[in-house]
Amino acid sequence: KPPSIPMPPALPMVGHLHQLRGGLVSPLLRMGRDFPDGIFKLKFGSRVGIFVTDPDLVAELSDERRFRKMPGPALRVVRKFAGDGLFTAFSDEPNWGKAHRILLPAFSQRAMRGYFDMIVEVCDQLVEKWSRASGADVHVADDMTRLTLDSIAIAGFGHRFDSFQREELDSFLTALGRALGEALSTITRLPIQNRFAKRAKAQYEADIAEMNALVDGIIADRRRNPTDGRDLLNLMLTATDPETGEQLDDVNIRYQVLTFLIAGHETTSGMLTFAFSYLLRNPAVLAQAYAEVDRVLPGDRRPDFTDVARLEVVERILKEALRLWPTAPAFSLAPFEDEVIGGRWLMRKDRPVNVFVPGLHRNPKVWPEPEEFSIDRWLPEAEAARHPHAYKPFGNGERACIGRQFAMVEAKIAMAMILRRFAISDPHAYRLRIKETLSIKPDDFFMRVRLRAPHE
Ligand code: MNH
Repeated sequence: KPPSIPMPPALPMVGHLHQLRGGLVSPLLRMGRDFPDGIFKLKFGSRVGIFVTDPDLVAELSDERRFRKMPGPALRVVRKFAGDGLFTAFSDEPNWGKAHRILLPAFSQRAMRGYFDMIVEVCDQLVEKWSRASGADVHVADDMTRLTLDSIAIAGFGHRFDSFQREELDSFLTALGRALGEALSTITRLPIQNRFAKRAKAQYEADIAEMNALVDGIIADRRRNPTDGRDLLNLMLTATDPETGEQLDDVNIRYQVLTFLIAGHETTSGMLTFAFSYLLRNPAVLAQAYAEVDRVLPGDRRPDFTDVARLEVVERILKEALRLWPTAPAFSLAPFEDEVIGGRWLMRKDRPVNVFVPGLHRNPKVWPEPEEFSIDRWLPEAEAARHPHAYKPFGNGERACIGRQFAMVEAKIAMAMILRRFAISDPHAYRLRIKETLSIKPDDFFMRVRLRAPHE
């Protein structure tokens, strides 16, 4: 008989919920340290969540003949507004395969080249805004959110948020932040508390309505003013699935547009924000980044797509930031049939188990000095020698992130364009605090930016 999965001491009724106030990631990191086997479980009231942080166990969960993505309780709440869109679909829902096949061409290398100038244009707007603010403190997460939201919207849908023209963040973001927060709260509240959270529920409905209104406007706009590029929206509206010969239906298109507006900006902005917070605490790395950026993008030369591949230090900075704080911190899988992993842990058919990515990314079995920010881990020799399942910031297999190249291209060029213009500093000695919605970001992080002098 397989042993039961270890668990920290729990209270009756609430289980571990009382330890999960204000977010899961920090408490899970802390509690996970007591379980050297790299697997533990927690009780969310009566519901049990299993978390895995051992790379050998993750290797087994990554075997797509035995396991596939299985949206857990939080994603099931998100399905209320993202439906069977790519991110929240169950793997056996026909719309997953259909949309995957139809939309994959929008993420080819060629497609990325096509988006590049639009991304640079948005980065220019950020640089301009910060130039006007030279010497002041900027709210990093908010401006990174403006940048990533504007670029996915313009590249994917031809929609202009023009976020840098406005003081306030778009109301779409307020609605989204609350809706994701509500999804997280639903799993960290007791069923009885959920039943009394009437006001939260009403707000949730209103937020979903607001997001849908924006999406419907974007779709109607394109239908009125057709374009001929092959961006995401045109593929959704016109392409047929090579396998079934079918198109996406209107309800699914709405889910996909919303999915891309969310998935396409939230995690990338978090990655950039974490990365800047680490640069400020690691002056030697910052100096390396300045040297690279000044070499690759001298003076005012307009970046072109081939520059992206040459930003090798910047890429390592982003990878290391995603190691310590993977901004999509968990994903879940379930076996097709009952399975035993690690020779002893029973995984039940169709029951989700979570890969807890921050725990995996700090597992001392594969990461020496796991808490240290070190971009040398990403030198080719070090990377080649590492356990193949020790790093999963973009998930796994066919359900892995479809937008990862988009994210990396955008983040690399944004960081490079910022560093070539600005000296950055941290007069308030920022201490990292995590803000969780379902993704994670540094909370309340301000950075001082000053235009660089000609030879600085
Ligand atoms: Mn993304 C899936 C992380 C940027 C669109 N993304 C995933 C998954 C992870 C992830 C992890 C798998 C989740 C799961 O197994 O449940 N994504 C990221 C991170 C970044 C990111 C850390 C940035 C950094 N993602 C982007 C961008 C886009 C995007 C940018 C769009 C342009 N991601 C998606 C979509 C999926 C996804 C769509 C769902 C893919 C599928 O299941 O078919």
